[in-house]
Amino acid sequence: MPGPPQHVASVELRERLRSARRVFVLTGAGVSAESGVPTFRGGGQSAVWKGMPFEVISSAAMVERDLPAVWEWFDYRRGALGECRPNPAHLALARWQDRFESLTLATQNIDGLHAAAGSRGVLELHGNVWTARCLRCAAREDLRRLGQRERPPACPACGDPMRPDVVLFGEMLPMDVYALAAERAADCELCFVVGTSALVYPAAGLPAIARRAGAYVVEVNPEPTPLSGVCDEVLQGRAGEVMPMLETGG
Ligand code: BV8
Repeated sequence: MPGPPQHVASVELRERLRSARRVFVLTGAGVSAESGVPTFRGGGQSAVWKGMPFEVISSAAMVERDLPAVWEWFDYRRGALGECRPNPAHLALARWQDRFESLTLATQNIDGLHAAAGSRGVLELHGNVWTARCLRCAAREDLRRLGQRERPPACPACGDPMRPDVVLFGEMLPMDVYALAAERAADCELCFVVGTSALVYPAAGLPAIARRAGAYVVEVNPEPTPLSGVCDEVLQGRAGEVMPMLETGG
């Protein structure tokens, strides 16, 4: 059981930060909150768009039912992201690539801010809002390069309609990406869970894989979550404050 939530890393965590070689980090919308990206469940309300809870508009069924509406929703999300920049949490995690022998960063976020901060090989468990994928031939295109305005955009390779390359509720995660994340979680010595409500599976199950493998699991979140009780340590605070503090030995 973790001690009382606190802001400052324990002596144990500071020691583990010094000695760890393989580190696994899972992030959620909270790591982008200080960049101005709205979270899904912050403040108790679930994001609602045009009267639909986001689990409905961001669902596999909607792609079948109303692809233009799904595009409108994700065009809106991309618009809201327009001015958002990586915050100190993203930047600290990017620096951790050179701090540990092996750092695996798996994110549930689709905003691309970890890569923008310099993180390489980010495991995007739920896809990326800046990419479109062809419904027929699965060709992927960066929407910032594609430039097409019509919705749905036509695939440059085969001409068929494209969809946002995002994993929606009821859809499988990219199995190669998830399998690698699960493998790294099972092999890490130190696991950080940063800014996630830990409600959406299978991503939310990754910290339990790390714990079962004997890793020391640390949660960084201003609020308690269903994971808090099974973490070794809870750092109750905002990612943009806590993550940089962990660089100077906590
Ligand atoms: C799957 C992309 C298997 C879209 C997302 C019925 C049918 C099918 C599946 C299910 C079903 N019922 C349940 C399921 C499983 C479902 C699921 O888990 N549902 C939950 C809601 C119960 N999962 C799925 O559907 C997954 N696929 O199971 O496939 C399958 C498939 C078919 C057939 C058989 C089996 C797919 C899940 C992926 C869905 N896509 N996103 C989009 O973005 O619109 S999920 C969405 O929620 C986000 O992407 C995010 O990844 C996820 C979790 O949210 P969080 O990131 O945690 O954000 P949240 O706002 O919730 O919390 C923010 C946290 O940050 C809070 O704790 C807050 O305190 C904290 N915070 C705030 N500020 C800060 C901070 N922390 C630090 N610093 C701060 N400053």
